[in-house]
Amino acid sequence: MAENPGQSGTEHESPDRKRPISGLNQEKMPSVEDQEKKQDKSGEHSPEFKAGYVAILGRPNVGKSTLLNALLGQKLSIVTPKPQTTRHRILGILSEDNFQMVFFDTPGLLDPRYKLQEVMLKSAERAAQDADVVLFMIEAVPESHELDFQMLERLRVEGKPSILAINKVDLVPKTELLPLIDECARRYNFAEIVPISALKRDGVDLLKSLLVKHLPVGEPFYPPDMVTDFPERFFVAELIREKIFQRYGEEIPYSTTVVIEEFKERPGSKDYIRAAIYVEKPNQKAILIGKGGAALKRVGKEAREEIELFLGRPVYLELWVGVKEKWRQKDRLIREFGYRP
Ligand SMILES: Nc1nc2c(ncn2[C@@H]2O[C@H](COP(=O)(O)OP(=O)(O)OP(=O)(O)O)[C@@H](O)[C@H]2O)c(=O)[nH]1
Ligand SMILES: [Mg+2]
Repeated sequence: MAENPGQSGTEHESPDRKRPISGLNQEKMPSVEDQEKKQDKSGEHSPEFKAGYVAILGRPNVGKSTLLNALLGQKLSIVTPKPQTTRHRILGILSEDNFQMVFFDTPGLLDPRYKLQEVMLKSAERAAQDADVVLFMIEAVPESHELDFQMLERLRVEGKPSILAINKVDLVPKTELLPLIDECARRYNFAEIVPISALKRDGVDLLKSLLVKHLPVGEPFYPPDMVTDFPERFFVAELIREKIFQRYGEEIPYSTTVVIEEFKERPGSKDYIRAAIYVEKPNQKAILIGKGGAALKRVGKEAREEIELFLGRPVYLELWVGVKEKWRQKDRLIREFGYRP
């Protein structure tokens, strides 16, 4: 595998940092004792306390990740204007006094054309199967929603309460909404239909209260201050991928994956993070790096700023680019890069 001039980047990783992430910009992660205390407290819930899993599902680009972030009140899932941004089932936890909702943000539903997309679809299907409540999303556009409904029907979730969020209502005149709501109500047995703008947070509180209404009664699954059970390094890789999706056109973003090779806390100094960006072809590597390394440098700067915001502490980020031919077609590499059905 090729590397950038002057950079090593092959040594292997420091122990995985699997601390639960408990909110953005916190100075300090809660200690294990703090977490245990909170868990003890969670034993004192009222008999009406509700807890359950909500899968956010829909075609690519409808705004699922934007909605997850709006519901959580912080950026957990990456968002870009390009379809197929999300590739994993991402867990986000929302805890309030009387409920805990565990969301799965999922990859957009589509007909897979290569192995990575098959894995992405399976991971969305699994989220649907594991969910207590299905939150299906479409866009409030005047075009036909036939494909959305085909995808929904394929998920086979008829037995579960399904809530339809019609997103991006900020883009259409109100008069177009009523006929769309009518059509959706005729087409599928939704428990609720809610027009929202995830971007502007319109209707998000109403949607939240309707989700709570359909959540089963039960004990919380996680301590109340926990936002996800994914490790920090996962989100670091995602933020780098987000910048690549935002910065490059054509097939570059889709051919790219990011691997965190080293993530080291250094007492008295910034955290050291080394990440590999893999593409499928040498010419993609050249584009990614740019003239004199300028393009990669820009990605590095933008990603570092976002990572620092996310972690709430300064980091030193080193990026290098490698080529793994046709990795999106190869089961072994897909698994090695952390994609799971
Ligand atoms: N105008 C408008 N744009 C929105 C709204 N919600 C999301 N978007 C935009 O739609 C684009 C896609 O948003 P995402 O949240 O990444 O969509 P997604 O469904 O997670 O997409 P995939 O991960 O690719 O399946 C981004 O450019 C968002 O800013 C909304 O309510 N109004
Ligand atoms: Mg997404």
